Amino acid sequence: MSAKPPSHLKSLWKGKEKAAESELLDFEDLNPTITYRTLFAQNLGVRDPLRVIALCDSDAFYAACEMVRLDIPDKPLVVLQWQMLIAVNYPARKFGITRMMNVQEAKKLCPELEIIHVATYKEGEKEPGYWDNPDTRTHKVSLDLYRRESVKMLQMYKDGLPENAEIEKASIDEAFMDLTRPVRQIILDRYPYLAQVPEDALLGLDTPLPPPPPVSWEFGVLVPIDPSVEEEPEVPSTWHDVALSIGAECMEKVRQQISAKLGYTTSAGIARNKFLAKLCASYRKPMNQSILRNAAIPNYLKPMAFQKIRFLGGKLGKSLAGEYDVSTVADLLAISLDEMQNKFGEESIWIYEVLRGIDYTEGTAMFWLIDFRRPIQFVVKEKQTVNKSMLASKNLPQPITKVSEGYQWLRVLAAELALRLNEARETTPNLWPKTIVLSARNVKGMYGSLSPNSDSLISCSIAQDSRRSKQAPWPFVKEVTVDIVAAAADRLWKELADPHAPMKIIGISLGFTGVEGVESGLKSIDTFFKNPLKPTSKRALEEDLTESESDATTQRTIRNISKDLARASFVCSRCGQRSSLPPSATRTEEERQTALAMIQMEHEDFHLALDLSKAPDNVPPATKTGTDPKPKKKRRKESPHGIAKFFSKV
Ligand code: TTP
Ligand code: CA
Ligand code: CA
Repeated sequence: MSAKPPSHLKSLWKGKEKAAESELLDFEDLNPTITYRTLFAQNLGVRDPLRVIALCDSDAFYAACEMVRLDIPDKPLVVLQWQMLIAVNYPARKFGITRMMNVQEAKKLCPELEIIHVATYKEGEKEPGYWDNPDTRTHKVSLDLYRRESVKMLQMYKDGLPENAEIEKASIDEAFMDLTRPVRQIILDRYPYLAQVPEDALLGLDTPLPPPPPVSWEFGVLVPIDPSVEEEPEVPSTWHDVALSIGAECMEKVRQQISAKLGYTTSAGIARNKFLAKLCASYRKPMNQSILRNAAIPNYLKPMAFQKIRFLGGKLGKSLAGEYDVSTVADLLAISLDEMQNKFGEESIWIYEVLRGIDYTEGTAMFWLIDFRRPIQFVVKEKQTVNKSMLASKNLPQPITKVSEGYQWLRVLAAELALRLNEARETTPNLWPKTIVLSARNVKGMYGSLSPNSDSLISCSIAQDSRRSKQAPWPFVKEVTVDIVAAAADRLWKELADPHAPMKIIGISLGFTGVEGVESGLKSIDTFFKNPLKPTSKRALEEDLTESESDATTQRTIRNISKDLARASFVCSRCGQRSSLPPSATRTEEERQTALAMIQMEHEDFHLALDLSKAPDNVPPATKTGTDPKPKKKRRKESPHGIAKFFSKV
């Protein structure tokens, strides 16, 4: 009697057999019937059979930004962060240079290599710069240039694509475009005979569309339907192919505009959904766009090592590989939905679907955004709106062990934060953060170590790690200067850092939260407080009143305003200046009190900033601290379950 096969072999055998069985059933929705009803439907959303999505990604992005900044023509160039390469342009790739190589290795491969270290913030500088020999102990990496260029690109997508295209930023150098609506419009314009259901159509609106005209594929590279044969099999074109080709035309145009105006080359993928658009964007990089027709999906996906699919690359992928002894997408097709959901939870339906080229995600699914530097969460986010927080953080190679050692980093972080907010205000002038937050990570008894390629911490004892935060309301200030941000940060630092307790701070971050355009009820920050640092005179208040008011009304109003003035003002104990709120009939008492507290804080910050600029070592003199938020109750950390556990931080 033969021995039982080991369990992994058994599942392999089971898997392969099932794969063959189910082959015909998979990918069954690739050629859905398109009727007049579907063509005329206004909003079919993610299940629209004519859906066209593009993902556009910049080629060697950071390297390209540096080439444009320095006006360097096409020669081998790499961008360095400390000792590691983080971006390699395509001419340098020809020499075999890759990301994650160290700079010495790269130089050996190409002695004439142009090497640019990313800009860094240096203490005392308001703006990041390109310094000789930046040092992780004294400098902080700045990605501001790349962020700025990224914003410009996004704007060009918006300007260059038809108005009803939906554009969604997916990372610093890529964006998704939902071209479904404009493409449908173009189809109706180009093929006006589709605008009417033919009179003899038996099924009325439910009549399938007539066969499409031959499709021209001049814009882009086609992923082949069967890569094993040289000549394309005869597969009739579909209206979805027409839609894809029109999408490709739109993308070609906007990519050319970006290249001509900004100097960045890009690569795009065009397909029926986000997953496939992203996947095929790198099919022929650089400077190409690839089109994945529905008919080409099965042969494109099946031989793919499934762990190459981004969100299946990590712990989940390993677990799948271990469980079923499988390596390609085709192998995984054997696993039934029931089985997958039993093992990995209800939500794993999206893995099941994605393996079959189905992806109904509308907003930014988090798995696209898995960022090598951030904790991974398993959430499908709704469409991104305004970025509500801004954060500048630094992992410290040399821990802060004394309160006084913190100030240099606070200034560096303040410089970055001030710059970020001011840049954001260029496009949204009334942007105002509600809160400023300082957070520090303390490690007892050991040092953290830095990841060689990024600013991220790769080893520290989590058990001994503690994070403390302090926050305060952010005052209404028109000009957000480094000094003001640093002064607020210093104040929080003094609340947070305990000079009597052992201190080994290995990470520090300063952020704005609740960053929003001030709109409701407030026209602009400028008009809300005319000049919060200057007292508002009674005369000025009188001048605010309209001339048409009768004398009696005027008198009464002035009396009320004077009362308000007394209630809504404060006198600074340091300079004796009275600061007040301007009159406003609409503001409630509570709003007044909050607003006054803001002015007061801002005034104190103003003094702090002055003190700071005078103090020789940048250590602010002791002053009263601002609000002291109540200590938050400790929340028990829930351990993730189901599929989420594969996406949580170790
Ligand atoms: P990518 O789009 O992944 O790469 P790339 O634009 O450099 O090259 P490709 O042409 O292959 O798309 O990343 C965009 C930028 O993000 C990249 O230029 C540098 C930065 N980055 C890092 O800093 N570290 C990393 O590990 C990765 C992957 C990217
Ligand atoms: Ca890129
Ligand atoms: Ca990218």
